[in-house]
Amino acid sequence: MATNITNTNSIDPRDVGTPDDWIPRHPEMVRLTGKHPFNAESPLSLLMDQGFITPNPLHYVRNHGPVPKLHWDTHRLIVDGLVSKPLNLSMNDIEKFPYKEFPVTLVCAGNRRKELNMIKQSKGFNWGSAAVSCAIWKSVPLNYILKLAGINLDDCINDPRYICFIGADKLPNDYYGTSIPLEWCLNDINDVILAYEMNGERLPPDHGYPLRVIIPGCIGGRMVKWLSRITISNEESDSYYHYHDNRYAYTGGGNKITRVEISLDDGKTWILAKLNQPELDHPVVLKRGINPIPRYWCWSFWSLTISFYSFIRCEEISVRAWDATQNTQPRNPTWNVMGMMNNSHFRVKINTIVQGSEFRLIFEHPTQPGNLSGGWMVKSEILSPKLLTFSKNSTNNNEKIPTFNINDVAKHNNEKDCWIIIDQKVYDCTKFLKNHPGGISAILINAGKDVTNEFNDIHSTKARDLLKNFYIGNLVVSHKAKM
Ligand code: HEM
Ligand SMILES: Nc1nc2c(c(=O)[nH]1)N[C@H]1C(S)=C(S)[C@@H](COP(=O)(O)O)O[C@H]1N2
Ligand SMILES: [Mo]
Repeated sequence: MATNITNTNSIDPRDVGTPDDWIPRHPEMVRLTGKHPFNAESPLSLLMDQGFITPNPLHYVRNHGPVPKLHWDTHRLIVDGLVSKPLNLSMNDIEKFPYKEFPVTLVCAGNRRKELNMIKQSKGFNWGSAAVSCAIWKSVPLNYILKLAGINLDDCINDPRYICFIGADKLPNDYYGTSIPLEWCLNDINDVILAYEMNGERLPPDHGYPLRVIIPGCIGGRMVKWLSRITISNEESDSYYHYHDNRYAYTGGGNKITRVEISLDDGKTWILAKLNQPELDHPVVLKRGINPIPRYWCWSFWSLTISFYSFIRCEEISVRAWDATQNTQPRNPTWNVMGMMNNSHFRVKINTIVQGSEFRLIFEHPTQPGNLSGGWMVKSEILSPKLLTFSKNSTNNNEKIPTFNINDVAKHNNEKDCWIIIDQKVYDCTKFLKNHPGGISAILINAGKDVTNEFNDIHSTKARDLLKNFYIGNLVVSHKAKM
């Protein structure tokens, strides 16, 4: 049974003073990039308790920057580029069109990145294993809009065509955008849609209000939120985020999960689990009728009864799934710079504790999301604050390193003059604000403050190297300083 999800009408104290201080958020969502921007996943057990459909406040969120404040009555969708009839549509126009409504599981390509980061720090922050959620989306089919704009399949035959989606969120490197081949959207069985309702409600601001793209079976990064423009082009999207953030394939692809297997002996033998696929008989799906070529857009659940005693000699449970094309998950993770697409066998360690004549079993996941401790992959050294191993050496020249107390630093707290403290060192990052990949506000809300924990939780070694350029002196503890 789904637990009651309450407490989502108020503004979380962590959002006060950020550009998102108007958005109600669930207090239990685990924040992965400090206070802002909002990148968050539900605690795994809370997510699983909800079952097939994830309530909106617990759906994972991936925001590259502040959420744009858009309004139903004034928002427009522009369709232009290589089209014979450019469009400029209001939300009321869009809502009057024929609609599709069905559940889709979204997953961020960075899901389970923390496991990769435990092998070696990648360029991304620590997603646990809950950057995956499932909601029912009500929407206009994208191919309906494309036909209105005068596009048909023949247009793509001689010439490759791409459809570029642009969001209304202005980020340090321009607007968020990405593209996919046009043919994919024209084919009705691929179910590419522009959604305006999520689980029977208008989209929440974090999920793209008032309009977003849903491309079932594809990584979340393609599903542009706050959609404001669609441009048809013979080139792929030129958005920074298309090239640098989310260029990866994904083999969700609508294939049915056919088997889930569990191993208790490090992959030597596998036991077949019972599959539960709520998508197959969900009322909303049944209402749609039978698709000539069935596509499966949602997660499947599994269960298996194992006697308590079989765990005692077992060190680890691993799980793998197979799909209808006989694809299965790789045994080991493949580390990559961006920390994307970790889909390796999920392995849970079992610790047996003997107390007199009784046994207790403790199950341990590989990691816990963000900077939460725990998980067998998480080595204690990684959780301890990473001290920056450089110093502006005063032995080479007799230059004295300037020192500041916390009150000195606190005065440099604005866009024109912005200092921060990391590991007892003071940095002037005013000049860097505009170029910061995490956005101006991420730094600005911390201007004049000690950001050691937030900085260390979020950043790669590349960011740490960059930081050196902004070093201006050391922090001293002054007795006069007000804490
Ligand atoms: C001069 C100081 C800073 C430098 C040089 C810096 C550099 C960077 C770099 C290079 C990235 C890209 C990812 C990576 O390589 O790790 C990044 C991302 C990010 N930074 Fe910073 N950063 C600074 C300060 C801060 C501060 C003070 C905060 C807030 C506590 C912050 C929040 C973020 C966030 C949230 C992202 C992730 C963006 C995303 O992927 O959505 N940064 N930063
Ligand atoms: N405009 C815009 N669209 C976006 C993003 C964004 O930051 N801006 N993030 C993308 C990424 S990487 C993912 S995984 C999904 C997440 O959707 P959700 O926040 O509704 O779960 O949105 C995608 N669409
Ligand atoms: Mo993503």
